[in-house]
Amino acid sequence: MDLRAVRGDITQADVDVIVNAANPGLLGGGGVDGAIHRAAGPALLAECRAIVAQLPDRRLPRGQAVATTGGRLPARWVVHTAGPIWSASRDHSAVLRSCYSESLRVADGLGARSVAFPAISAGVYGWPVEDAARQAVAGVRGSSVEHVQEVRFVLFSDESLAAFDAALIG
Ligand code: AR6
Repeated sequence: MDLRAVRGDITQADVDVIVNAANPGLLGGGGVDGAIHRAAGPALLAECRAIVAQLPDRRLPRGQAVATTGGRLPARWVVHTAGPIWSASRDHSAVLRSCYSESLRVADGLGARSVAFPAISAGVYGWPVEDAARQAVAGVRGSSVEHVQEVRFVLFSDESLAAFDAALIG
């Protein structure tokens, strides 16, 4: 797998799959989740509603992932995952790594060759971006895939890009 980090808006990424930093309710929100739903159009919310209706307790456990089509996005599919909320007293880093590995597993199952990730949990969920980047790279490198050839981290700020560049080197 070729891993790289770029600065940009993930809704514009020309890849097979973009990953959404969603929440367990799967019905949209702010941040990158809101941007993806706005750009994809109402079909995405309808698909998410149908998926969540089938899940136990109508929620997606944090660290797991599900797929919808991409609606009006350039990407063919969106894989939705719910990251952990940062806690200084409890280590949820395995859940954050799982967001990456489970999303890649789902994307690979769809036959995707290219996958774009945002910095999951590093916004509203408060995860310090340097560590979020380290967990992201570890989660991707710990995955074995059949079809995925390119993983692109699409970061919204220079600070996030620098953190992911450092994690890719380290
Ligand atoms: N493209 C790429 N990255 C983006 C974009 C974009 N268009 N927009 C924001 N980011 P966040 P979380 C960055 O808060 O921390 C939502 O309400 C952003 O700068 O979107 O996992 C959900 O519904 C940050 O670096 O996700 C959940 O309730 C990163 O994406 C909750 O927020 C993640 O920030 C999830 O929180």
